[in-house]
Amino acid sequence: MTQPSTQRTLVLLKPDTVRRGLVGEVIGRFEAKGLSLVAMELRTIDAAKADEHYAEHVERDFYPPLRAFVTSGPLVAMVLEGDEAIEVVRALNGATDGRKAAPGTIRGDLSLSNRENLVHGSDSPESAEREIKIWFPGL
Ligand code: RTP
Ligand code: MG
Repeated sequence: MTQPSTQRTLVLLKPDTVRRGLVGEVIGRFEAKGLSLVAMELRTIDAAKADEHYAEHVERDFYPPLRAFVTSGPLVAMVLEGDEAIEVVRALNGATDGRKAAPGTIRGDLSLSNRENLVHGSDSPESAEREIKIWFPGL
């Protein structure tokens, strides 16, 4: 039976993960934790898609370079499922700034940047629902 705390979350392996050949390493960490893949696709997005995904950030100073980065090459979009998956993925990802993220986390072990920080994870159940609809409307 599916537990009431089972959640789905939208995860992106940003273009730096693909460029650096870390897709297997990062997916391996999610799988090793016990999260299940529900959907996954390699995709290159345009500016409109980036703006839709990052709607909360489009007016921020840091957004133009972020948009350039996330549209700069293929990324891997996926939906992961598991107990408390939203919070669990955020904990595995680590703090936004790879220079400050704790060792043991994906960003803490593998990123030295506040922008090119390898991964995205939905930050709440509302965000997860919105983002899964954007990336995988058929789910
Ligand atoms: P994400 O949404 O990608 O999971 O990351 P997050 O919640 O940890 O961070 P958020 O505040 O939502 O920021 C989204 C992404 O924007 C880039 N960023 N650049 N000051 C900056 O230059 C800056 N701040 C954030 C990062 O790629 C961050 O993941
Ligand atoms: Mg965020």
